[in-house]
Amino acid sequence: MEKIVIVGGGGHAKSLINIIQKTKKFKILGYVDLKDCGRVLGVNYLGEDSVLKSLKAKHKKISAAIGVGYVQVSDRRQKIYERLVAMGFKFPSIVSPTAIINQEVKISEGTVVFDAAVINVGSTIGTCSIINTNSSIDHDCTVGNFVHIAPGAVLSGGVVVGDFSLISTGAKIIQYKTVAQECLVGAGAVVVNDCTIPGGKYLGIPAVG
Ligand code: JB2
Repeated sequence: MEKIVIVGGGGHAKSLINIIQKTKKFKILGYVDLKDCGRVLGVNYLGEDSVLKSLKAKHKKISAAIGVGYVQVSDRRQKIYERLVAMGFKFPSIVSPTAIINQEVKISEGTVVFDAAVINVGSTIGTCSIINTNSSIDHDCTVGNFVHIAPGAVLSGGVVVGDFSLISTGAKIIQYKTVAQECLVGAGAVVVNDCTIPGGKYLGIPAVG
């Protein structure tokens, strides 16, 4: 089984560990965090990020998964990713056995697809994105890198979401609309026009920036 270390030990890490355990594809060696969060679903705390180097030296083929989430636009996950890639860690994509991944879908490294998410035919998901529980990405969407599609969010067909954007819980985006990079689409918002301003906040029904 592929060995893997989890970065982060909070709420997102707990959900991630749960998915990884369900895939039965990985042996989780432990998690690293700035602080000891106790045992998380039976997974032990290994120490701060400084232990990663020796871990990599000991287990040549070890992979990593980013268990640090976010509910605001942030490059925190990218920084962790780049630091670990430089150390030689690999970032497998991880897909819950209860997610539905349809034909001609491409999922890049480090992306995690949570329970009951649906990614429909022809869609592409970038690096280290979070496709969270029960979200729905319809046909031919393009989701960038370090994006978070939060629980219950819905992207209709042909939607484009730029890097680092956060589509919050229960938001909906109608077909063929584009969300620029680093945007926040608020919880429950309904996007019916392109969200064109990078870093913009788009809230409400219909969503306005
Ligand atoms: O650079 C880091 C680092 N930065 C923060 N390295 C390591 N190893 N750990 C780091 N952390 C740790 O991530 C913090 O010390 C903390 O324990 C954890 C973040 O936990 P928290 O529970 O605050 O948030 P989260 O990121 O796990 O989850 C948020 O995002 C998810 C997507 C929550 O809001 C969840 O509810 C949400 N589902």
